[in-house]
Amino acid sequence: MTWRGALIGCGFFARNHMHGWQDAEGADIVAVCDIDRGRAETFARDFGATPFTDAQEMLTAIRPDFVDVATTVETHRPLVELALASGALTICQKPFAASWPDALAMVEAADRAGRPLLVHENFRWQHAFRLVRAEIEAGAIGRPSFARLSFRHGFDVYANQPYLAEVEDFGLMDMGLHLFDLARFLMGDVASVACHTQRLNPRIRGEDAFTALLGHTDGGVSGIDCSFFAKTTPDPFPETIARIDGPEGTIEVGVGCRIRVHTRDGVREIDGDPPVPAWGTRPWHFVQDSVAAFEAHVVDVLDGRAEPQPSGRHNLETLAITLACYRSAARRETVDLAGFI
Ligand code: NAD
Ligand code: 89Y
Repeated sequence: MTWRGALIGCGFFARNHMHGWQDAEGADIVAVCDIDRGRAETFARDFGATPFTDAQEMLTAIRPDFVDVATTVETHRPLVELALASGALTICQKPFAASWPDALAMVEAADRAGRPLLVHENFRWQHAFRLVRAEIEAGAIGRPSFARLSFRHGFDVYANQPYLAEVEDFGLMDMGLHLFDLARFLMGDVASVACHTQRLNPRIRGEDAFTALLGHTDGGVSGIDCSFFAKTTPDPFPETIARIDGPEGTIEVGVGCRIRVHTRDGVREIDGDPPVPAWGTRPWHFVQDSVAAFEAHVVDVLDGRAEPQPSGRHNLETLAITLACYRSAARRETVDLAGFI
């Protein structure tokens, strides 16, 4: 069975989505839509699909099994609601929503439609972090008590994504939620948040650095730091450097996705760097690999073999952490997630 899909938003990152879908067995993107006709036609030509400039028109004409929303955040709610109302499994790019009411409305729309809603949250689908999670689940370091996730670079993200320089809520909304989802994947759910934000690059509008401390419900802690204005050579973008400590040992993820598992038996090295996809390019290759892995997972959900990971409902807590970070930074206080929303 091949599921028929439709993509909305033919921009910068959606090109990775389309290549990933071409690699996914059991899915075929048959239609693409962008309000910019030229972009829709270019994608249609490059990937062999029918172009549309109006999402509702496309959904009515095509009746897809699934819809992949790859636009920026301000259009997520109307497009996701439209897609769910058409009866399609729906995928929404991150950030899922800029506000709690919008996020909740999309989750409720999925409940009403009785269709799965996934958030395209690909950091938990990165090859290296799947391997780290497998080590944790196998008990290599015991139950983790501490994680450090660090995402610091000076790569010119504004060249590909100029809107990032214009938004008031930048660093936490663009990267924080990836890292918070990853912290939940490795360390479990979150009970409290403390955060400092910084605006370092005078040429952009929002915060471009933050340092957050997450208190997990089981007593573990995660320290998460991110900067878009940290200059080293070579630049590590878009790598996440990580360390996870447990009572029996430590797992490190270093530059080049090199994993080191320290236990009482010594140090084991694992290569966490996936091959560059035929359509991929460094330094994006392991992000591109994670897009393909996420999309293969969507096919598993469509086939009834897997539960959405992450679902819209699961992503509510990730958004709550992100919004709590803004409050914490503004008030210089620790925010309890219980009762925050
Ligand atoms: P973009 O601006 O390049 O592309 C968005 C496209 O959506 C544009 O072509 C625009 O015309 C189209 N669009 C807007 N409203 C529409 C509508 N109503 N109907 C149809 N098309 C519409 O943006 P981008 O850089 O590709 O980013 C898209 C999303 O992907 C963002 O939310 C961004 O945060 C996310 N992103 C995720 C990752 C990741 O690793 N997960 C990486 C980069 C970007
Ligand atoms: O938008 C961001 C993302 O999701 O991953 C990296 C990025 O492209 C720039 O910060």
